[in-house]
Amino acid sequence: MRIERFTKATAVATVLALAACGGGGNETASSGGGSSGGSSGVSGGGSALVDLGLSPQANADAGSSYTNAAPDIRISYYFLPHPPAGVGSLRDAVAYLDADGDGDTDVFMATGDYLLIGETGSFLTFNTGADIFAWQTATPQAFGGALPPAEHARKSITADFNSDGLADIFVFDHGFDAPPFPGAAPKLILQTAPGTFSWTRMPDVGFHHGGAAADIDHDGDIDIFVGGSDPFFYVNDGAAGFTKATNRFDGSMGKVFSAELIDVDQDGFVDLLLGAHERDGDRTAIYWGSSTGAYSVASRTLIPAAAPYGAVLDFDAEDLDGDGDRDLVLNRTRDGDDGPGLGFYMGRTVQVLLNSGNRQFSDVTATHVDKPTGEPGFGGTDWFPWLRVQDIDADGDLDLFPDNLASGTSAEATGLVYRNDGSGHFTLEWVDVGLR
Ligand SMILES: [Ca+2]
Ligand SMILES: [Ca+2]
Ligand SMILES: [Ca+2]
Ligand SMILES: [Ca+2]
Repeated sequence: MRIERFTKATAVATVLALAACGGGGNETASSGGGSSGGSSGVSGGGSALVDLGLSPQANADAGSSYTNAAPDIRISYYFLPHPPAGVGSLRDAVAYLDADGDGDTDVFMATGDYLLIGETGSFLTFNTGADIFAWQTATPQAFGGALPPAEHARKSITADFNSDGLADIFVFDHGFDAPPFPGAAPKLILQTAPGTFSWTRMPDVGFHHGGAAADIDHDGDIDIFVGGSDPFFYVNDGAAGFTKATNRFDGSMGKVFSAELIDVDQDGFVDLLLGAHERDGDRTAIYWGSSTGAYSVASRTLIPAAAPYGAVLDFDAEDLDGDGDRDLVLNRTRDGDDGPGLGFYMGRTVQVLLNSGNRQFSDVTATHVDKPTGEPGFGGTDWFPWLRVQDIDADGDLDLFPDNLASGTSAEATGLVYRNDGSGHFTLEWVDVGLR
């Protein structure tokens, strides 16, 4: 199978601001990009929020699922070795981790099938050392003899949830993807010793489409945001015992299909980036972390809508233009049906916003990002589950590229790279790497 190898992104330096913004500021909208001025689609009110009186952290992103989602390899999901039977066909919920303690990057995939009633097995593929991946017959034993189940897994994340130094996995599974959307349970998969895992279903069933993990309450363990029709936090007790909490964010957030936890403004408090379907009135926004340890609509920055690509699939926040602050990249697809070939979850765009300070961002997509007119197959239906922001050409700046090296069903995603010129201008290049 084909693999690309490169160095991990270097995180921008963390700068601590002495004065923590504890919320209460007016909502600010970033400029440009044709933000729709319609109703917010969110309702007021919400549960009483905690005020934990936190101090800023030197590195609020330490151990977060976002930090762990920049592996040193890029692979084809579809060419991964997997068990001969029993696993599903879905390939969105990928996780990268050292799953056997040998220091290289292994790949976990939670699966399921589209419109499946029931569950399939997930799989774990081991890097044998030279970036050659192999299914190992011992893998079911790695999971105690039973592969972690999935109905329609949408996102897997890695973090050390039980604070033992080994990477664990959490799977967001939204279940059957049609009315009445009965939902599914998230799966917690703990690496109890190198190469040995134990998994459990979490008790809260729902349409869990996305989420992220970071230490939101500064007590040294990694907490989880669970996005869906009814989002909530799992607050960690330090040993991967989780308590469902709804008092850590404002109830006006509405539904959430995509989420990341990143300290975007580098003030020592991790921020919550949320998106769903803009066509339905869902606002794409950054909810600013603060000393309270809670997130509120009263302290958020809106990200301009990007119709017709109103379904936000993925967020990244890295320094794209080399000025030391974190800029934004959003991976999007269509959030409604605009006709034949232009349907729901068809096509894609990459939205880029540069940080202009004071929690404001300028949408430079129109001027800084190549239009994909020269891309073979453009106008087709592909969308990227995940976009990565790393220096793929080793020239010192951060480039944009789909995580998957090939879609398996189309050549569109194959070898696609938005190459940075160092100033945050991206040139689209399509490299035929021969995967079909
Ligand atoms: Ca915590
Ligand atoms: Ca922050
Ligand atoms: Ca920047
Ligand atoms: Ca580069």
